[in-house]
Amino acid sequence: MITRRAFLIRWLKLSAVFVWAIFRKPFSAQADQDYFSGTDFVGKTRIGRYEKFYINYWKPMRRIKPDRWKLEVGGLCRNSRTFTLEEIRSFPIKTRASRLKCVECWSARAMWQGFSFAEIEKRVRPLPEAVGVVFHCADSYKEYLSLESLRREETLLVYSMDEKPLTDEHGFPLRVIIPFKYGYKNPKAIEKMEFVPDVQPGTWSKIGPYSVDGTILPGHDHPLDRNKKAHRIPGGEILEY
Ligand SMILES: Nc1nc2c(c(=O)[nH]1)N[C@H]1C(S)=C(S)[C@@H](COP(=O)(O)O)O[C@H]1N2
Ligand SMILES: [Mo]
Repeated sequence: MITRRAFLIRWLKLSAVFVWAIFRKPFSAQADQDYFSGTDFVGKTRIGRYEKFYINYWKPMRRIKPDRWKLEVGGLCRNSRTFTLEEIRSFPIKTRASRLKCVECWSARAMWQGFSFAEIEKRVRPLPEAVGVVFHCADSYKEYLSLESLRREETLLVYSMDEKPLTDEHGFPLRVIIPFKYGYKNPKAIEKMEFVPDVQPGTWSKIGPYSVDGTILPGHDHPLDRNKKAHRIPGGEILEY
């Protein structure tokens, strides 16, 4: 015969399972693969292994084939030319750890490796009229950076992240890391650099209410590698954590 005590325990166990079933995450949020994995495309994702470093692409983009890619450099310079992946990898290597801060609250830190803008400048020799560079990306994203901001030592042209080649998601084969500006000023999947005579608004500052300059303002940050706990930030590059 079932005792009153045993019945109560059984009932408690059943209710616990019931409560768990209601409050666990739905299947979609549990998925550990993003929509684009295994496809010929990359796009915005925040799930699975990208939980700790979100992926932003303003629209889905076909993955870049390494053997087809060349960096085109032109506009206001004396020697317009192209560079292969092999050539840019042979430039003197610069390594720097820095935090990428998206204007939409989150941030994440990584070790970046690449080269400085000076390597490009000395090979193409910009004309005196040039004040900045427009980066044209494979997803037709465009972003402008001034020569002054590109020449800062914190700024790198990057082909490797955390000691591995950049993934398609993080901007293979080449991206800018400029840690004192918001993420949207860090163009990924670069195909072309164009020296230009005036400041130009980039894709993101046209879409949203964001400044053309994109320097990080004092405010709050929710770092993904620190459980999204709110941190105060003083503006400029985040050096505190
Ligand atoms: N080509 C390209 N680069 C881009 C973007 C984009 O949509 N397309 N988004 C920017 C934004 S808003 C951010 S926050 C960072 C995010 O970099 P991640 O995807 O490596 O985290 O990429 C920047 N570079
Ligand atoms: Mo962003």
